[in-house]
Amino acid sequence: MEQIVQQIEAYKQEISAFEPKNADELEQYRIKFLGTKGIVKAIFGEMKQVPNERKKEFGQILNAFKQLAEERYETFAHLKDAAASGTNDIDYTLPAEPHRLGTRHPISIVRNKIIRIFERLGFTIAEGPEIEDDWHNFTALNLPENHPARDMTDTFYINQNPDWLLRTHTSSVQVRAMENSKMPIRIICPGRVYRNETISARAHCFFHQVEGLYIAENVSFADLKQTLYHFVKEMFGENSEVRFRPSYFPFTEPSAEMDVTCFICGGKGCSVCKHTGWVEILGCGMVHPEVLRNCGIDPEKYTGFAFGMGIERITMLKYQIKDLRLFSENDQRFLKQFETAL
Ligand code: 2NL
Repeated sequence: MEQIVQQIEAYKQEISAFEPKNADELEQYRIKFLGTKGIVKAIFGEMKQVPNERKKEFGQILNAFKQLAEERYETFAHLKDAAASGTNDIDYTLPAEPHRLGTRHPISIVRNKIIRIFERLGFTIAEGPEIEDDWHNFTALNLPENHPARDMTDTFYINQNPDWLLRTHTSSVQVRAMENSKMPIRIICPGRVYRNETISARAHCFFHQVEGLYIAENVSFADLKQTLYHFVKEMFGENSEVRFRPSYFPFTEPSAEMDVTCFICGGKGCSVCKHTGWVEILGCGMVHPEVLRNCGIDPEKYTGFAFGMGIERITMLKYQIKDLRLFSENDQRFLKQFETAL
């Protein structure tokens, strides 16, 4: 019996030192010690050989040994679970966990829709700096020195240099294009612009614009009208109609503002169109000869049209949003209502 007890002590040391690295090693251990032909069972079999007066003592030794062997096994049982879930426990036919998609900002939805329509007509997108100089934002565009749009109250100037400012329209991008591009020019300029306004439901110190420019030989006001007719039908539907009203911009001559049939009431009259049946959506005109000349283009040879629209304004009309501030506050309750970004 002393021999068996010694043997058990040796096994106990082996068990205590056992550190399986994987499920296979753990299984080897189980078979060796705890299996039906394993060591624990075999040693229990030795009980027969033990004289009756020592059976109690030997039984206690055996039970402690068995408990140790089982506990060691349980300590590493997680290896078995990990191996199982890494292999045959996963049902690969189940649908994947869905990724929650964000929603597109309404300004981006409307801007992208506008851009796509003009792209199909052969316009390309042009971008430029938001910090501009006086020439590209004002002077080249035929804005006289004392024009109210250049007033300190409307424009953000940069302290370091009185010639620098935050662009008040994306026309500055078009000026750069005219200075640098070969004819003909057919571009669309989306972007953020800045005005020094007190923030309210109807005014903000920044907003977004899309401007368009087409310059080539023999471009006429009829081309401008056809292009904008097409845009309106695509943007607001086949049944939309347009009307032009004479207007004034320093950089176009003649100039006009364009209204479309109210797309909320279809022209019958509602609160969105203030019961007129029409909503104003953009300003446009033939590029002023002085602007062409400023940009190194011969107005005797080339003519062109330009137009500009505020994205916020169209977005507010389309979704009946009553407060401009919602666009820049990042309130999820507002943003989540728009279409998923795909
Ligand atoms: C509006 C009106 C307009 C233009 C923008 C333009 C640009 C160049 C030359 C001539 Cl480089 N014109 N742009 C012309 C007419 C109107 O915008 O109400 N925008 C929100």
